Amino acid sequence: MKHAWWKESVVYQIYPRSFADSDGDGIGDLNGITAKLDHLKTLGVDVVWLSPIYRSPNDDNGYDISDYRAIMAEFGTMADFDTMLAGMHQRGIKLMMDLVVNHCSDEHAWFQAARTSRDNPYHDYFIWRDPKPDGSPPTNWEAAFNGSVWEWNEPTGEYYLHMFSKKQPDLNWENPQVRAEVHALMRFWLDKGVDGFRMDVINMISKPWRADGSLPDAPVVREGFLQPGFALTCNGPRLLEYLREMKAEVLDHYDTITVGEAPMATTQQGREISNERSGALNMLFQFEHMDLDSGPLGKWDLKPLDLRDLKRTMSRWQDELAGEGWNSLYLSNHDQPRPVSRFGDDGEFRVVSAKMLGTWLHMHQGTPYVYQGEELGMTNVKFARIDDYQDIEILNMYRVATTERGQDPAQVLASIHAKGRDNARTPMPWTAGPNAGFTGGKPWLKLNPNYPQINAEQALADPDSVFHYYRRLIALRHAHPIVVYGRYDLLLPEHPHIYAYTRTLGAERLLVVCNFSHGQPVFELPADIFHSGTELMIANYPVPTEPASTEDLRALRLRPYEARVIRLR
Ligand code: TEU
Repeated sequence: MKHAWWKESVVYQIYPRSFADSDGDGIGDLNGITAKLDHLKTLGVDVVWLSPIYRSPNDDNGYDISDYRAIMAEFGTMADFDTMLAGMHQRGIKLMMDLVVNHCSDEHAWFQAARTSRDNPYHDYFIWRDPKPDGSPPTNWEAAFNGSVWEWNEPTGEYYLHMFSKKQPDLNWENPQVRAEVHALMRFWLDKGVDGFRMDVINMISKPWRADGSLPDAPVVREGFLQPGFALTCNGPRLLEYLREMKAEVLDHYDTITVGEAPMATTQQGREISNERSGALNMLFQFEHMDLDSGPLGKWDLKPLDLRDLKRTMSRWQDELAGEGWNSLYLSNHDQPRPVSRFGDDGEFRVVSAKMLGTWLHMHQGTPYVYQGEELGMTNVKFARIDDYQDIEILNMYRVATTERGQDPAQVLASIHAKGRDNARTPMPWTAGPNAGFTGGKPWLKLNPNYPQINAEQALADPDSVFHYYRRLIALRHAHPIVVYGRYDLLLPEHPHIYAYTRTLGAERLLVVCNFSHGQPVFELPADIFHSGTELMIANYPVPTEPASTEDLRALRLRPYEARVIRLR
């Protein structure tokens, strides 16, 4: 069996549009990434997950692909890609590409041909349905970016399915030719030396078809609100079959790292899909912990996080995949708000709470993902005007909420400040200089105004920065097998502010203690955990270690957002 190096790796996600611009057009590009590879090498990451760089009209910033074998013009050329990949490999960094194959762009040649005629050879690459007898769309499903998932196509007099924007038609995975096309494009990139894939909404590729070829309507969650369409398409009947076929046809022939993005995934699906004996992918991005601060009406329905819910969710994934699969570990990506604003404190306690969140995440069992800027403790942004935002999900939601649902624009903007995807897409701040050193031109999206205080140059120069703390967290994982392979056990399940757990490997045991509050609760190590001595591994505050830590773990008062990792002897 191949060595599972992906279990011992830390992955860094780059959202190329916002990472580094080399040619002054205000948009990040591949040469910009190449110029910043030493930042990643210093941080100590092993793999880069690169959000889509393929040709695209950018209706959804590259998650709408019009040519899977060409580089988006704004990002550069295939030669630039080859230079970037060589630069990564020279530094011992592997590359995961973003495989977006639940859908493509409506500007892809396949769709351009398919929509001309029901007899076109590409017509069956997509999902078409006639209207209901009364002329309405085939189902009542709502798209992730608002509106119906069905868009009328005049030339063939039928609807096509798009779970996201109407410019992102879903591919028909029932069609073996579609699956063969995907396998071929995967081989194209793997043969160029790419080391794996992050697979976009991969658990949506098998639709819940009924025997008669129809699809069920969505249940009403509450008056005027439907269950989102994609909730019905997650984890369909042939998903595992398609993924196992992909493994046999492609992945088994290369030494890859794979992660499947899986909204609504359960631990059972996690075990089935990431099981090393009978599964298909190395791990999933599950969303349960990302939905704990959302009310019944979805992400914009803001709800405070109850730490005990996070304990239950994360512990269930840790426990139920132990030995039966593998977890990804993430709090941040290009779709999620910045963790320090969401789960920490982006004001007085920004640095310590960013370090605490990093400790909490990186000491769990699984492969950690660091999203660009997370290592700097970047915060959410609060643009005053909706016109300052770019994300299709934000703009569509704002329009529907304020015009069709009559909601107060200020209240809608407040939910965008809390949960909007552009929070994570403000350009990466490299310096305190003009445009934070991101571009010599006009940034495609406004910078976060705090870049003079929060930027990579400042972080590298400050030994107490979030950056150097993340570097040490990553080094701990590389140096100590217990961090990768140790058994996870939750402590204090009902404590509302302290998240504590142990990792155990043979006779070795680590204690991880995180205070998720600005208060100063007392941590009490349970009496059944015996130890004769302690060794501090990492902490986000100065901790007395001489003489050997005299502090009593049975009654340890924690400082605001304090985190410690202690080896128990
Ligand atoms: O996101 C899939 C997904 O679940 C999104 O609906 C996500 O949960 C939402 O944006 C959070 O508000 C993937 C990509 O990560 C996202 O950027 C794309 O827009 C989407 O698929 C379509 O490709």
